[in-house]
Amino acid sequence: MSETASPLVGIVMGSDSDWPKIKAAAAALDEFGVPYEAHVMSAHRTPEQVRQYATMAAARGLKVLVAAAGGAAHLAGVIASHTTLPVIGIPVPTEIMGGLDSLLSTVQMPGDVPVATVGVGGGGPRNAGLLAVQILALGNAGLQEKLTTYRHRLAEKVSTKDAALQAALRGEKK
Ligand code: RP5
Repeated sequence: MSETASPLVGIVMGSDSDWPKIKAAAAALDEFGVPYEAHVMSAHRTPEQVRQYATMAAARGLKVLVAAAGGAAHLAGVIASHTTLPVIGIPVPTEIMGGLDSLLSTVQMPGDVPVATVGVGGGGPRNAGLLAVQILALGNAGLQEKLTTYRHRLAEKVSTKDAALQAALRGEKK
């Protein structure tokens, strides 16, 4: 975890039970060397702590906030209501509706208070981390360069996979 330098990204989650499902967000930040902090706090169980954290976040030097919650997932929205920092919401998968409950309660913000919501499960948490990197890269040429290299490598991987598929198809036709 990049917890030694001053954190630029604050990851908050409604419960410690969310961490295994969203830690890919932190892994993406590690991949790009972005310092972050991660905390458990709940819009419902610790509302005052959430208010204080969001209110103080910008003054503490944080630039982007990532908020993950499941079910009645109000954490990202409440955080966004207390700060003008960009807030990325991660809807956490649930057993009841596969996370549709989390998705709708995170994404359906009223106009005026945006939360940039990523997908439920799958690549969602990783995308939250990558989106935070992209936001930070707007003012950081080094990060921008890393992102460009990352995208080139992605494209190369897909080309390699396509070449393998074409070779396999040629083999099948023989
Ligand atoms: C939400 O309730 C949390 O974000 C978590 O996804 C869900 C269940 O929390 P626990 O009961 O596991 O603490 O607030």
